[in-house]
Amino acid sequence: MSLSTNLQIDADRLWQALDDMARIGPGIAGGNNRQTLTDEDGEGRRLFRQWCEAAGLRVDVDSMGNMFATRPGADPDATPICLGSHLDTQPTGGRYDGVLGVLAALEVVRTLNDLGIATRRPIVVINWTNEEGARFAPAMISSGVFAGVYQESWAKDRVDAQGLRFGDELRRIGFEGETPVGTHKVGAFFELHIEQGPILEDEGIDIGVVTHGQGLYWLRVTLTGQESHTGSTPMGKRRNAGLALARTVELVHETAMAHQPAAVGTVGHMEVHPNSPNIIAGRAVATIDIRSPHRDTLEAMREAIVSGIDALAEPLGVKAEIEIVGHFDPVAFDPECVAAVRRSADRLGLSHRDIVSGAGHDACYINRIAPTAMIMCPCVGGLSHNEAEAITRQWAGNGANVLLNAVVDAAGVVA
Ligand code: HGY
Ligand code: MN
Ligand code: MN
Repeated sequence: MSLSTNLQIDADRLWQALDDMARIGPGIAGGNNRQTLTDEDGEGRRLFRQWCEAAGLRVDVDSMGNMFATRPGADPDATPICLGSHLDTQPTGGRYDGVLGVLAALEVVRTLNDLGIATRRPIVVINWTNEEGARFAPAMISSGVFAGVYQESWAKDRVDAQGLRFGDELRRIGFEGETPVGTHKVGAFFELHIEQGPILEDEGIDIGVVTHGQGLYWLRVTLTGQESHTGSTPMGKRRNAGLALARTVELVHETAMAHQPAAVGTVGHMEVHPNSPNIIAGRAVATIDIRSPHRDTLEAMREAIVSGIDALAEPLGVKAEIEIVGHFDPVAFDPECVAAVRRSADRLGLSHRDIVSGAGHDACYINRIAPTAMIMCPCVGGLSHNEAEAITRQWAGNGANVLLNAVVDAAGVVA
C-alpha cells in the first residue's frame, strides 16, 4: 500500500543537522575540511551514529568503514530500501556535497518515526567511506569495494600524500567494522545529492531526476627525468619532468576540447619533485581526470592521452608511466527507481527535469548490484568542491521530500 497524502520532512530539523555537522572539520572559508579517515571524519561519524541510535536505528559498520543504520520493517526477510551518500569532504569542500544525502536520509527516518509510519521493507541509512578520493585515490573506493569493483586488500593498501595507509587510518579512527564488506543486503538505493553544476538553478528547476551518470577515468601519470642545476645545465641536455608535466596538462585540456560538447578533462592534482627553484624537476606526478557520458568518447580520450604523453615525453628524455587508478563506464540508473523519483516530484508539485550527473557518486557503483536512482537539488552558481558551496533551505527540503516519498513508495507502508 502507498500513501495517498504527500509526506513532508521537518526542514528546520534537517537544516539544523546540516549546520551541526558542518561544525566538525571546519574549513578556512566557511566550508569543510573533513577528509576521510581523519580525526574530524571520526568525530563526524560518531555524531552521525549518535543521531541514528537516538532515532532508534541499529548501526553496523562493515570492514571498509561503511556505516549502515537500520530501521526494521514489518517483513524482516524483505531486502531493505537503502538511502544515503557520504560524510567525507574535499580539503576545501562545501557543507552539502554528500552530507545532504546522508542527513536527508536520517531526516526521512526521523519523519517516519514522528508520523508513526511502519514500512513493509526495512529502511537502511548509509554513510559510504571515502567517496571523495581526495586523500586516498580513487573516489568512491568503498562503495566500489562493496560493489565488487575493487579488492578490499588493494583499497586498504592505498596511501595518502604522507604515506599513511588507508587500512591503518580506518583502524586508527575506530571504524574498521567486523562485518565483511558486501554483506549488507541492498534491495534498492536512493541518493540525494546537490547537482554540483549550474543547470537546475539556471533553469529554475526544483529537482533533477538523474537518469545517467557520466563515465570517468583517473589516470595517475609519473614522469621521470633528471634533477640538475637550472643554471649550468644547457637547454639541450635537460630531462625536464616539469616541462613534460606542463605539456601533459595542455594535452588533457586539448583532448577534452577536441571531444566537445560531451567531454571534460582536468589535471587537478600535480606534484613536481624536488620542487626547488633552482633544480630542474627530476620527477612529476599527476592525476588526470577525464569524463564523458559516452563510452566511446571516454575511450577515445583515454587512448589519445596515453599515446600523446608517450609522444611528448620521449623527445624530452623523460620516462612516462601511466596507471589507471579509477574507472567506471557511463551509468544508466534503474528505470523503475528513476520513475519513483519522477512520481514523487510530481506528487509534491515540484518542477523537475531529467539530468545526467557530471560528478561521480557512490550510486554509480551501487547501481551495479541493486536498482538505484539519484535525486538532485540545485546549488548556488552550480559551485561545488569549493568552500563557498551553498544551497537554500527550500532546495534541501524539496530534495529530502522527494527522497522521503520515493523511499516510502518503494518500502511500502504497513497499515
Ligand atoms: O569526483 C567526483 O565526481 C566526486 O565528487 N567524488
Ligand atoms: Mn559527493
Ligand atoms: Mn565531491
